[in-house]
Amino acid sequence: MSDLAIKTAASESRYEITKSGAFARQQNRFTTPFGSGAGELPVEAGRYRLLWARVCPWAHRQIIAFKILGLDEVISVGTANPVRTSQGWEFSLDPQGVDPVLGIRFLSEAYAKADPDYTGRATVPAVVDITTGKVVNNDYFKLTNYWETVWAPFHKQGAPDLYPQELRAEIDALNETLFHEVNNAVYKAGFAQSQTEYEKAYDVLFARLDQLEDRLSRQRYLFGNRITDSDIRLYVTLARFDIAYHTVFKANRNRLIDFPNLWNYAKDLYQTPGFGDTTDFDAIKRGYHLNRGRNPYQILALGPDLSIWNERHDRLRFSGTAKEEAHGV
Ligand SMILES: N[C@@H](CCC(=O)N[C@@H](CS)C(=O)NCC(=O)O)C(=O)O
Repeated sequence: MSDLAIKTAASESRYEITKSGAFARQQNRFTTPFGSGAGELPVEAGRYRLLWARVCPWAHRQIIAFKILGLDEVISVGTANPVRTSQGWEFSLDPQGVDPVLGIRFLSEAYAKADPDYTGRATVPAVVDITTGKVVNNDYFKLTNYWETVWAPFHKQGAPDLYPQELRAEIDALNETLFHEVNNAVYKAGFAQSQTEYEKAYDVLFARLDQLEDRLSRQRYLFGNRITDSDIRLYVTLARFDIAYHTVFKANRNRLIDFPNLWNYAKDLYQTPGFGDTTDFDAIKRGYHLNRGRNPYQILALGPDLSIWNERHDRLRFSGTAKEEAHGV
């Protein structure tokens, strides 16, 4: 946790809140990199289990990368209930309410196995070494980069390069911006405990969305005509925007569907294998809306209309061929 961050007794927040009322996300506890160097986590098929919840954007990124790269064949996946309990993420979707591989009921058990003194929030995504049952990496920011690089020997045939060498510096720079000004900015707006901090986050978020809207008016994806790691990172926030952030987090200057380029870009990705087929809007809605503190009567909003995600997008104007046109319908 950052020096500034305190848990405010007055607000009884379970999140890390600074004195001025800003959300200052906790540090990752398990950050050992994957690789072949001394002390690194060995890259080995069948050894790890990725734990996620369909509601979570940081975890969803990993699943999109798995599908695109074919890593779901070599790393198993465990799915927690999208509605977090007072004891944290629970594997209540599984028979007997226990993860079938790790035999745990709550995610916190795998964190405790790795560090009995861990006092932070037990978060997804978390990678567990099946041989020990311990969490070995929960570095939500870097994980996709490991899947894209050191895990390359296990990529499926024909998998695209989501993190091309020649673009890495630019991708890293954009990812940093996306993190502060989009991915985490929605949380900073939603968790702020002062008007000033909420407004700061809101302004940063919409200023960046305006810039991205402009960038995407000139090219199909963030880096031209190829999907990269950055597109995965932007997509997971956009997919949650109108259904959750716009209402629950008060990120409501306008909706995603009010930005013509961002909206068509989001639909384009949604209709691409790996994106829409891993997006569970019902889980997202439940996970954000059925928070007991915010919604004591547990009323689930009926809207918005989600069928529009399958409507035709206009992005083929940047790279259209007859074949792609047909696919985009
Ligand atoms: N690991 C990061 C980011 C991942 C994250 O925030 N995951 C959320 C779900 S989207 C989570 O697992 N929260 C559990 C909790 O707050 O108890 C963190 O600690 O802030």
